[in-house]
Amino acid sequence: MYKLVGNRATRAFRPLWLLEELGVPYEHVPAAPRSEEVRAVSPLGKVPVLVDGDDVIADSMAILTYLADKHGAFTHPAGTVARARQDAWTFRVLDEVDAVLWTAARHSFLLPEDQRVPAVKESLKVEFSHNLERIAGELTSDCLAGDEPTVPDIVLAHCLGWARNAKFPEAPEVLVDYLRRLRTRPAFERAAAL
Ligand SMILES: N[C@@H](CCC(=O)N[C@@H](CS)C(=O)NCC(=O)O)C(=O)O
Repeated sequence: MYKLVGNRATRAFRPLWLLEELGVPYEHVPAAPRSEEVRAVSPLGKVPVLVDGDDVIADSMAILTYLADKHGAFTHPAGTVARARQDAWTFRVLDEVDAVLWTAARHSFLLPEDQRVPAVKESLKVEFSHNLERIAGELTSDCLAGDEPTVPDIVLAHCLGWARNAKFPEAPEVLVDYLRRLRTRPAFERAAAL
């Protein structure tokens, strides 16, 4: 049985949601980043971490891709153009949304106080809004890579919730509707209640 380490208030929410979508059995260890429980499986101390038998996989994207490919769900098949387009969305969401939020978090509470540059947050908020406007303008179907959700939708939906918690500007209406649709999925609701 899979073991997913990391509490749902972190990027661990992403694989938790996918595991719920897949309907496969798993154990959840809701450990905090850098905790002993995390370091016991991954010296990096970052979450999420997936333990599959004797194998340990770190990084939410590696875990999502592994699970989606292995179970043939939430992804287009590897080696297809549809998959390449899906992957382009994944990397774009990481570059343009996740990285912006992560930099803001680092300068808010993660870096040692003397290394924080609080003023950078205003610039990041502007960049975030600009990037979301462009993404919203390119959303031509219900989800990023077609009408059914795939890996990049898990990442973008997670980031949109993260942005709200971090008091970033509200997303364009198109993405608010997109997030509302994804949040009504029973698997999302189960993961959110963990
Ligand atoms: N790219 C990694 C980032 C993992 C990451 O930085 N996770 C945060 C929690 S969301 C963490 O564990 N931070 C602790 C640290 O940076 O030491 C992923 O997507 O899993």
